[in-house]
Order: sequence, then structure tokens, then C-alpha cells
Amino acid sequence: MERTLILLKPDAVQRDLVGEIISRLERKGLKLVGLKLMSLSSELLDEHYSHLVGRSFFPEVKSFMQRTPVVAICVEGYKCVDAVRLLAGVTNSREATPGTIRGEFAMSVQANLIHCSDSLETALVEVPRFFKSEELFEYNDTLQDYVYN
Ligand code: YYY
Ligand code: MG
Repeated sequence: MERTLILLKPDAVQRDLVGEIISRLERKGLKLVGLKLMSLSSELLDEHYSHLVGRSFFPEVKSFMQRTPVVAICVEGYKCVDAVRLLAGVTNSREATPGTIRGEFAMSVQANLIHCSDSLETALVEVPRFFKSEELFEYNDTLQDYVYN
């Protein structure tokens, strides 16, 4: 089983799409193992978006991500890192496939509602960046048998 990091960005919080997006994760069959609101510090964003430091739009992305708290989520599932990327849709929401989260609910590159880890290697770094070990839960989810059978 893999775990992946998801952030519901300030536009999701402001537009009351948190429940809709969490519902989609649940309905897909993913298991919630971590969930909380958090305000992102400048230092955390520099780490999280280190691949964007130096890009002209980076300061804007940073201030956008600090406009409200975000919802940090960790889900677990078989090959869930790629599955969640597919649910989210491509970065530019206008080009995201209808049916995906970005494709259904967004029109922007920056305000694209959701962050999710882009590979298993990234997820292994991002999950502990946002969640302490005591904030991640192991429990028996009785539906998992039916989800994967
Ligand atoms: O992983 P993903 O969020 O789909 O895209 P990244 O290339 O990692 O960029 C992170 C984040 O930065 C993106 O979700 C919006 C913002 N951004 C932007 O505002 N303008 C760009 N040209 C590229 C990315
Ligand atoms: Mg990314």
C-alpha cells in the first residue's frame, strides 16, 4: 500500500469544495489516514515548492497558498499516488479532463484546488513534511476488501 499527500488549497476552502473533494476521495475507495487544517509557513512552502523557487510566479504561488489555512490529507491505497493524480487532473485546470477535480471545478493554473504528490518518491518525502507520525492512523477499514476484490 502507498500513502500520498494531498493539500486542499485556499480556493477549495473559500469555494466550499472541501467536502466535495474529500467525498470524491472516499468514493474512489481511498482510506483516510491523516486529515487536518494547517497554515503554511513561508519556510514550509519554500521546501514544498522547491522545484519552483526562482520561477517568476513563485512569490504569487506562495502568497496564494497563505491566503487561508489549507486542508492537509494523507490517503492510503494500492498504487494511490498515481490514482490521486488522475483524480486531480493536469496542472492547468482549463485543460484538465472533465470528470477530474480540476476539470470539473476550476479554470486557473494557480487556483487549481488541490496539490497531490507527483510520484511515490515525492510522497515519501511530502507525507512526513506535513504530518507527524502520531497524526497518521492505522486502523481496519472494513470496506477495503470490497474495494480491492
Ligand atoms: O504538481 P502540480 O500542482 O500539478 O504542478 P507543479 O508544476 O508542481 O506546480 C505547483 C503549483 O504551482 C501548481 O499547482 C500551480 C502553481 N503554478 C503556477 O501558478 N504557474 C505555473 N506556470 C506552474 C505552476
Ligand atoms: Mg507538483
